Amino acid sequence: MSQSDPYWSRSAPRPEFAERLDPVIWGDGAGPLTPAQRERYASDGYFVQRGLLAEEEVERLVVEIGRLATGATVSPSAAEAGVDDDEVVREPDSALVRSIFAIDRRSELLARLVNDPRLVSAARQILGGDVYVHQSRINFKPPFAGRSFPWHSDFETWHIEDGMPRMRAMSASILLTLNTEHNGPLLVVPGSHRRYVRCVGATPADHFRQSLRNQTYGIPDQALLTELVRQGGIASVTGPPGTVVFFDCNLMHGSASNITPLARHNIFTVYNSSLNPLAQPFGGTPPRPEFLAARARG
Ligand code: 6CS
Ligand code: FE
Repeated sequence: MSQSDPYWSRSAPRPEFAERLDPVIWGDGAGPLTPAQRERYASDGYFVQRGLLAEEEVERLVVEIGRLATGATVSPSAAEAGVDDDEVVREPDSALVRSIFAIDRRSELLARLVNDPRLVSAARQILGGDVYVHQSRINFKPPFAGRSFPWHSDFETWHIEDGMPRMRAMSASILLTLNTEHNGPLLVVPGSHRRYVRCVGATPADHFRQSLRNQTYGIPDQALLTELVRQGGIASVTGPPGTVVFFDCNLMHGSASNITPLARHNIFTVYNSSLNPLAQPFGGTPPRPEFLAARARG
């Protein structure tokens, strides 16, 4: 691990803040997003757009993700692509499906969603030009049983474990069910994307097998998180099905368990700039599998 890497992490005994060296908005402004949405994204690190998907579209997606979760059918193209079980992640305390990755390889409907111009054009506008899909997944939070995601910055993991060089990626989370204050919505710390939090603890071998069920490395120190929240507060991203939240790769976020009878199922797609292709992981571990971090397509 090189300390000349500005975003080094997991290699010192103490956590610390570091400066973000990258812009938040890379584009020159052309695209579907309004100036107000872009200003919101620049200052808070995210913005929420209701009604981006129509009700009928969401209904079809909900049926499709149910089909994938029960494993009723795997498309021939997925079978050909050698999709393996690592891509289906179960809850830490039950056999319920928590996440399914590389969803664009499992379903034509989901492939169309991941490449939908409404999402891609927003990503191009924020990231400044060509983008590709770095990761896609469904996160299921079934009633009474969907477990939490601890606070983290995605970029810290993508940099250290996947070799993403710069903060030039954006996630879109598509709400497929009603997300309320109660059923484990995405929680964000507005403004936290402007600081990088170096984490403590060397990455164990094959960390993803554990981290995707319950992450314990690459998560921020409590005192630093407290400071971020003192400055920015916490916002919950709620909205009806069809709402999309666009958020910066370094935004601190997490979510609580779903103890309600109301399912919270969301799709996440991550767009990375084509000018920010993955290098060797900056933490020195072997690259994670393609379904978590696309190299071939980058
Ligand atoms: O490790 C990852 O890449 C994934 N894990 C989390 C908790 N968020 C981002 C990403 O999907
Ligand atoms: Fe995340």
